[in-house]
Amino acid sequence: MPAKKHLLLLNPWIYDFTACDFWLRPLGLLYLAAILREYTAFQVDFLDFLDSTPLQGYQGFKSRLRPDGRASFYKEEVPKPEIFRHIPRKFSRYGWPLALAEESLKRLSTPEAVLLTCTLTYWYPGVQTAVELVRKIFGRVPVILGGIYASLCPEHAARESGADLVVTGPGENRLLGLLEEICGRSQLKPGAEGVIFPGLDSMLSPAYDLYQDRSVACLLTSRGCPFSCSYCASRRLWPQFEPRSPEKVVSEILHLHELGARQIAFYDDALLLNKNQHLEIILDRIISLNPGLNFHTPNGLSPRAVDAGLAVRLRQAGFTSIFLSLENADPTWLQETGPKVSPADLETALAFLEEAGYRRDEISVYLLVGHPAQTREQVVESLRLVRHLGARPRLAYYSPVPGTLDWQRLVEAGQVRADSDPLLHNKLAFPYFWGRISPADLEAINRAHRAG
Ligand code: B12
Ligand code: SF4
Repeated sequence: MPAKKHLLLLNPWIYDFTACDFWLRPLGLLYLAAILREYTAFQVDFLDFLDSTPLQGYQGFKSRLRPDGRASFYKEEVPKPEIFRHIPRKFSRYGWPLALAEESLKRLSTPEAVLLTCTLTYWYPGVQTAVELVRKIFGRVPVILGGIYASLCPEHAARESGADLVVTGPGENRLLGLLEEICGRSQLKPGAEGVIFPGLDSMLSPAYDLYQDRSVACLLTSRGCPFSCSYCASRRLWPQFEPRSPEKVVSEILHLHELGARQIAFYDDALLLNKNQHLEIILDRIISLNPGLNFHTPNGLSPRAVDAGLAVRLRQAGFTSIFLSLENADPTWLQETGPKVSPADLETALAFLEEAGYRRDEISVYLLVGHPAQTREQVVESLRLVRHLGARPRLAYYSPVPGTLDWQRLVEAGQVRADSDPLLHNKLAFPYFWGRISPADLEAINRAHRAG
């Protein structure tokens, strides 16, 4: 039998001022891996340079793994990009040391193509380094880049990433055709030609078995969001809201459990939308099956949708960390950016969650910091409100995202250029480039946060 041809799927490094493993998994790439294994004859090789498992003990590194599955990354300081030279913070590459990445690539057969993803636009230096390394080891293999950076900054990605091909939007219906073009038809299994995935439920479960340590996983019960908050790109990435069938979601959760998952993070944009026909059904099934899993909602939930019934179900189903999104306590700001919540909604949601058995200080509340229309006083006031309600404020720094209304406004105001380097989208760039919150304001905000 002829040797199998290989494809390499790669999740590159993060280059950033800060990063932590907040249940991060490259979900898009794992979906594509499952499709490739089912519909092609390729041997699928997978490397996640952010997976800390092979690093335990590496040069004394010990990931600080919390009981809930969150962890710290291995990091090495790297020179700060020129554009950030005046920012007094260190810049690092998070994930595998270069030497380990190189050794791991060398152990693989030369692939027919390399498929890369990149979640945040401003993490593109990780893609560039990965492409350089791939070229160094395998020569001129075709490199295909997809994911959120490719989708939101396609011109930049085509020009600067080093990839041969940049794919925008969902990859599931593009992938097999592309591989057919690059590698020929012979690698497609019978029936794979022209196959279309009309939605998430028509796809196979993400290929978590490619990980050695499967204790942490993430999933989607829906794609997209029908709202259009001025700072969010959800609509641009997924123009239609697409809920999955609750039964399929429950099957996926049980499958993840069988694979060894203990901590599961929901990646939905709008997890609580139509909750009576969706999440509550999923939760009721989980409660009756009682698999003993811990669930997490790192993508904040809308407090407005939390009522007594939902709060009890979340508790009984094993939602051990709850993140709610308030963003800002100022009613005018909320009105102008997206009418999805008010401080009164937060108060009510916290009361329901407390009644269901949560301690208030177990509930995290996201507050946005650095939005161009925000002031330091608003943030400090928001911190005060969340504390007054007994919950734990969690600062989420603002990243301006191309394709959003706020981005358009920043461009119109001359604060960014439409073709600015995506590094400027970094969530810690705002005090130095735009907005009403200065570096000194940010320090004061962080002090107020710590003091609480
Ligand atoms: C889940 C999520 C998170 C998770 C972690 C996700 C991760 N793995 O890193 C959490 C909650 C931790 C998180 C945190 C943050 N996030 Co976030 N997050 C998301 C969210 C909701 C979904 C991403 C996702 O996994 N989708 C599901 C998978 C299946 O989709 P996908 O990756 O796009 O893959 C598909 C296609 O892209 C394509 N594809 C993907 N890879 C490839 C490869 C190839 C070769 C091909 C052909 C195709 C392809 O096919 C896939 C299947 O269709 C997006 C919004 C959104 N709707 O996309 C925001 C989003 C990515 N986050 C965003 C932001 C701002 C943040 C934060 C900075 C917020 C903050 N201030 O703290 C932090 C930063 C995190 C950090 N570590 O520093 C922004 C991005 C901003 C930017 N400049 O890029 C987004 C777009 C939301 C927004 N504001 O508009 N986030
Ligand atoms: S911020 Fe949340 S509610 Fe607003 S559009 Fe994005 S996903 Fe939807």
